[in-house]
Amino acid sequence: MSTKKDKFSFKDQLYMDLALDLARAREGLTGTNPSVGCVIVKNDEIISIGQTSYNGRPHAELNAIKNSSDHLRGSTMYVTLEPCCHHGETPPCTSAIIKSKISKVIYSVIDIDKRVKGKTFKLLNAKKINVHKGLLKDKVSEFYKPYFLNRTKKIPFVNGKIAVAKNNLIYSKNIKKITNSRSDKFTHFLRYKNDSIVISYKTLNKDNPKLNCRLKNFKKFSPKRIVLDNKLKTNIKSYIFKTANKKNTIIFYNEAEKLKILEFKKKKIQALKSKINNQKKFDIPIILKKLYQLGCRNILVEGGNDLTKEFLKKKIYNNFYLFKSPKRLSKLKDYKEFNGFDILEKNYKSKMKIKSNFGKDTITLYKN
Ligand code: AOF
Ligand code: ZN
Repeated sequence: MSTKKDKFSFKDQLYMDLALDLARAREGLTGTNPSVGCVIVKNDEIISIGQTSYNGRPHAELNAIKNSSDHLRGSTMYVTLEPCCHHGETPPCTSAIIKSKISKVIYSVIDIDKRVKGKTFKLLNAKKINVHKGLLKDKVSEFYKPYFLNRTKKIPFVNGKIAVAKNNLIYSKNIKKITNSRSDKFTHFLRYKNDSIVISYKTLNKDNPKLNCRLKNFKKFSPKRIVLDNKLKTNIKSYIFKTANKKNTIIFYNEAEKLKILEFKKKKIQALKSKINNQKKFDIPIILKKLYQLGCRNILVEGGNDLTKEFLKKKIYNNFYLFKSPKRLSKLKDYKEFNGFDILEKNYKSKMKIKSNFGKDTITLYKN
């Protein structure tokens, strides 16, 4: 019996899988545009590949068309997302596809952008290009979950992380490290994959963190720093304040003296006034909407105990990474403990261990 899926061969699947790998590799680095992967095949040979450019433009298809080592007449394009057919900040990919004489286009999922949604299929068909959609749809849709959330809710996709010791401490005076260097690499990978990082002024003042990506040669992909600081108590001697400029730092506050606000503005930090609720806490959905308007699409929240619990309680995290070390930390001096395990287990039913070589540390991913 033939099924709808039969229209795709095993090789088709391999090519689309490769396109997805290309999209994954650029995830988090394409600004406000989704990361798309593209593979062009002719006579069973890959003649070109393309990815959405850093910061989003030019698009993957155009990059693949331009990169081709051969004429495109008679070739097949595999692309993870429905190619665009609108004039946005760049011309439509469909025009480049038509001009290139590509014979067949296979895309996986429909673009939910209203300017594109479903229109490309008809447009390319009318130009006698053989078009198919739906190849590896489930796998590719899973990959585009953050993009779909971005576009439907107009908020960033929210990743969270916390690192706890065996006795659940997240801070102990004079101890710099809880997790091992392999887990730390994963933290830096998360910083690389998210365009912004959120912390509270409390964590900032206690840890004086750098919040950058320290994977070799990847520092330039460090996330934008977002600080939640109700009364502008961020220490002006901190690393974040000292290295702030108008592009890399945003501080949300609610009430602060004019002079204090000026001090932040002088440094060109975007200091944005935002509402608080009757428990004197920021209204997080408002902050998320604002961050989306400012171009944030994937954020990593590296909260302390309070901020993390607040996000867990309201199920704001889409993904939450719990790092656990087998070390016990001392309670003899100043220390901080994480006590949000009950809310975590209650609100996040889906969890899995991330399998990698993290030594004796474990990392568990909780999904909403
Ligand atoms: C593609 N290939 O690689 C990406 C697409 O303003 P523009 O011209 O850059 O258009 C942005 C829209 O294009 C974006 O909202 C999304 O619908 C689509 N992204 N499309 O054909 C790509 N990144
Ligand atoms: Zn395009």
